[in-house]
Amino acid sequence: MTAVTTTRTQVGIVGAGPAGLTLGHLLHQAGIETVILENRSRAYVEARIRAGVLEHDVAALFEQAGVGGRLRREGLVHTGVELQSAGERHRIAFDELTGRTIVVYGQTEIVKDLIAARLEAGAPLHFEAEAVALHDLETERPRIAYRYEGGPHELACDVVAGCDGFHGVSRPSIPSTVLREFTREYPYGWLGILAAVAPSSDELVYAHHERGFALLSMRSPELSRLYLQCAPDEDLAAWPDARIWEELQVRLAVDGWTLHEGPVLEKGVTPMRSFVAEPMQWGRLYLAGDAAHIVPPTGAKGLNLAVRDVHLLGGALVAWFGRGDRELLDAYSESCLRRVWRAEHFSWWMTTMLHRRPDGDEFDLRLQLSQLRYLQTSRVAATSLAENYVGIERV
Ligand code: RFL
Ligand code: PHB
Repeated sequence: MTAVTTTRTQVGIVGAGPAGLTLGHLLHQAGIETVILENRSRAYVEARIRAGVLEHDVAALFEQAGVGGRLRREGLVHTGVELQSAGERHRIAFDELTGRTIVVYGQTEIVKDLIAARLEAGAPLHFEAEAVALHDLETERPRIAYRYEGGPHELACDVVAGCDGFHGVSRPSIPSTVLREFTREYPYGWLGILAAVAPSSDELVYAHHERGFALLSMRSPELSRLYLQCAPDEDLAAWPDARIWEELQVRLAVDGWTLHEGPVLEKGVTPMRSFVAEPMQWGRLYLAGDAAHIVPPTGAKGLNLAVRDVHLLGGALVAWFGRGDRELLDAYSESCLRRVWRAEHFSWWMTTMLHRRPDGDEFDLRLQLSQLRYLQTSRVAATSLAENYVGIERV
């Protein structure tokens, strides 16, 4: 039998997505020891294309944490978005309505920045290290069993941070008698492409169309990111690049505007779901990010929620390790869930307003168009969308 190698740390972090890496960074800065375990390779994690919109305060948080250099130089500050329906666009002016803006900067870039900062600091981050089980979570010395470099290992910690996404081992470690899960599946997904062409609009365009939703987004002045509503299990093979552009041209069309096409660098299908796990803490395990909640991407909230969870958790752990003050830590789940449910509602609402249900009828369509028109004509309605989109502070 192979002997198990045991290491000791203060906070064992499972997962090197935005949640795990940001938490590791914040705790390292506060002088708290952490070990991050990530089951994928560095190349895989750095290439995984996902979200692209940062709320005002989330971008500020990265700046304050000293990892905002490239974000400041390369991030695209947007002061509004366009909502399109019936072939016309209407602008929601975030700055004017809320005094805030958003930053378009790819999740891949944040992940690269955080990994670089971690490695430069010499703090432990193990790739291709798969957490297989969490033990003794109800005791003062929880343990993470993991596989690394061909052998069994164990990390003995004071606290475990479950930042291992929707499919990780952390959430299932909470007994089913304690854990409550709330889910909503949608009868559609998004087909997304990254294209080597300058974005055809300066701002994001969310388009309602009878054939289904479409979104124009971007990653840089040379890279466009575009999405089409599709079936949750859509077969990508049925979508050669020419067909994708053809459909985007139809759904995003407005008079006097041209959608520029370019080489497709990457494409994929993402199913959509809403999901919340309660509570987000059990014993000495604290869940953060996608491990605890999923939103459909229409509100651009997934990444922002993950970062806000760990910001709270980081502060709570600093108070506990530093002064023995448990108050913030004990309130962690409740504090997060207030923000999570607000984002769940906003994401569900945006999704429902902009997507066509395969079984939808003319009644649904009329309701959607009425709501979209209300957003164009009422400053109050537009402000509500804007404040949710840029990120609500007090929930
Ligand atoms: P992540 O990014 O999923 O990171 C979790 C990490 O944990 C690792 N892991 C393990 N490591 C060790 N041992 C184990 N047993 C492990 N099990 C898993 C994984 O390899 C991974 O590296 O979660 P995190 O950090 O909470 O961050 C959340 C965000 O990534 C997520 O909310 C958003 O990206 C959601 N999302 C999108 N959000 C948007 O706002 N806009 C988008 O366009 C958008 N596109 C997406 C998305 C999520 C997707 N997923 C999860 C399927 C597209 C996709 C495909
Ligand atoms: C993206 O740029 O990937 C993006 C932007 C806005 C969304 C979702 C995804 O709502």
